[in-house]
Amino acid sequence: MNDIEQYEFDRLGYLVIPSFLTDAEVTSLAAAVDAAEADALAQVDRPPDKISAYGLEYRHNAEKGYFVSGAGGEGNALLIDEFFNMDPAFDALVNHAPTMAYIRAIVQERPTINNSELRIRYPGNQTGAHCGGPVGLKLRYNYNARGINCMMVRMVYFVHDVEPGQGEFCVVPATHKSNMVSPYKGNDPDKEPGMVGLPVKAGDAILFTENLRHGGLTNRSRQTRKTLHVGYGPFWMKSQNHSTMDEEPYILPSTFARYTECQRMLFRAHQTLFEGGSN
Ligand SMILES: O=C(O)CCC(=O)C(=O)O
Repeated sequence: MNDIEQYEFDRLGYLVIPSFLTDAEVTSLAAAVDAAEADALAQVDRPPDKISAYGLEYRHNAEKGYFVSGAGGEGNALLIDEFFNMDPAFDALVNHAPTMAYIRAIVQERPTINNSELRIRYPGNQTGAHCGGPVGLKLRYNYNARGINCMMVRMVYFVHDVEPGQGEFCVVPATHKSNMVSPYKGNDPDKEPGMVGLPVKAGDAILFTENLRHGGLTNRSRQTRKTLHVGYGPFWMKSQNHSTMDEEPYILPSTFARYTECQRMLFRAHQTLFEGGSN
C-alpha cells in the first residue's frame, strides 16, 4: 500500500484497486462463483436449518460447508457464507499476497479472515445503507502512532464489470470519521445524500473499513451482480459471518487439509504466529 493509497484510505475510508486480480484468477473465480450459485439455489426452498441473531434464515450444506440465506429471482439476493469451503478455486483468495499487503498496512495486530460472503444480487435488488459514524469496537476505524489501525475491513473482488446502474457497491465517503449516526431514515442507498456508486471492471477490488457507511445501489440492469467479500480483522475476532457470528471460523477439515500453514493461520483465532510475539 503506497503513501497515496494510505492517504486516500484514511481520508475516504475506502480504495478502488484497479486490475487487482489476474485474468486467470478472474476466469477461475467466476466459474466457481457460478457453480456455487447453482448449488445454493437448490437449497433455498427447504426449511431453514438456522436463524441468525439478526433473524436471517440459513440453509446449511454440511457436506460442502456453507450457509445460504435469501433467494434467487427479481429483487432478491443470495448470500452464501463460508464460500471458501465450496471450491478449491477460492483458495487463491486465502493468503493472496497482494491482498495481504493491503491488510497488513491497515490492521496492526496479526490479521485473520473473519468473514467470507459470496453475494449474488439479482436485478432489482439493493443492499440497504449501513454503518458510518459511531459503531461498536469490532467495526471501528482508528489512527494511532503506528498509523492506520482498523478493526474489521473487507476486500470485495469483482469477477465481472459493474457499470453505473448495475448495482454498484456504494459508500458515503469519509463517514468512518463521522461523529454522528446517519439521520436519514429508511436506509435506501439510492436516496441517501452523499452516497456514491463505485463502478468497476472485472478484476478490480474495493477495500473498505466497515466503519464507513456503505451498501449497494439498486441493480437496474438485467445482469446479476456477483461479488466475493472477504473480511479481515485482528486475530482475536471470531467469525463475523451472520450465520456463525462470534463462533470459531467454520472451515471444513477437507478445506484445512488443502491449505498451507500460512493459509491456516488466517483462520486461527487466539493464537500468535510467532512464539512470544503478536505479529
Ligand atoms: O455490495 C453490496 O451490495 C453491499 C456489501 C456490503 O454491505 C458489505 O460488503 O459489507
